[in-house]
Amino acid sequence: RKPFSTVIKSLSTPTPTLTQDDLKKLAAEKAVDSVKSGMVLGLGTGSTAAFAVARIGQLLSSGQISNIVGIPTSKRTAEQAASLGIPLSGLDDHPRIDLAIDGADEVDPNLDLVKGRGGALLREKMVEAASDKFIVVVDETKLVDGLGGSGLAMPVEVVQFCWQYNLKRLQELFKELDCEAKLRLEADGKPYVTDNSNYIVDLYFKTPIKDGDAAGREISALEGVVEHGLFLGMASEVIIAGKTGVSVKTK
Ligand code: ABF
Repeated sequence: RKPFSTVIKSLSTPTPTLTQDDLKKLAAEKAVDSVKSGMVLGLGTGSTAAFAVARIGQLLSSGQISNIVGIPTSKRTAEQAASLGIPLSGLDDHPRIDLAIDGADEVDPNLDLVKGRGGALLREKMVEAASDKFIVVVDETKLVDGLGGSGLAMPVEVVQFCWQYNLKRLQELFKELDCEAKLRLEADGKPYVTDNSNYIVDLYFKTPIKDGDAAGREISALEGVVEHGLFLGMASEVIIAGKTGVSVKTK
C-alpha cells in the first residue's frame, strides 16, 4: 500500500447546532459535488450513503445531471435508487466504476476503514474495489485511532454451513486482542441473513487491531469466510462532517 499522507483540503465554518443526521447529510452532499453526467456510480448503503443517493436522485430529476448508471451495494439501496428513477446495473455489465460514495463505521488516521455494520460489506467491497475513485462520507463520531478501537462490531460474513465452527476459529485468531465473536441476530432472535444468504459474525475487540493487513489476510484464509469488514487502502478521500465544520482528507 502507498505510504500514508493525509491532507486536509478544506475546512468550512463551525456547525454547532446540527444533529448527527444533518452532519451525515452535509458530508454526503459534499461528496455528490463530484458526480458528473455520464458517470457509472457505486451507490453505498447505510444512513449516510442514503443521503448521497437521495441527492443524486434530485440532481437527475432536476436535469442537473444525466446519463448516469448506479451500481447498488445492497438490495435496500437498489430499492431507494429505483424509487428515485436512477438507472441501475451491476458489475457484470459495468466492471469499471467511475466513482463510489459510501459510509463507514470506523475511519483510522491512515484512512483505512471498518465497514459492514449495515450488513452490506461483501457487495460494498466488490463495488468499491472496482471504482476508480471511492469517497467515504462520515460524521466525526466514526473517527478512531486504531481499527476495532470503537468497541463496536467488526463484521465478518460467513457461510451458514457450520457457522459456529468459524465463529470459534475467528475468536481464536484474535484471542490476544481479547476478541469476542458473536453471531449477528435480528430483533426476533433469528440469525441476520445478508443479501447473499450468508450469516455475519461480529468481532468485538478490547484492544485495537495493530496490523490490519495481517488481520485481513488471516481472516480471509479461513475456509467458509466470505468477506471481512476491513477496507484497507481503498478510500481515495474521506469527507468528515463535525461540529467544527466539514473536512476532506485524501491520501
Ligand atoms: C455502510 O453503512 C457500511 O459499510 C457501514 O456499515 C454503514 C454505515 O452506516 P451509517 O452511515 O448509517 O452510519 O456504509
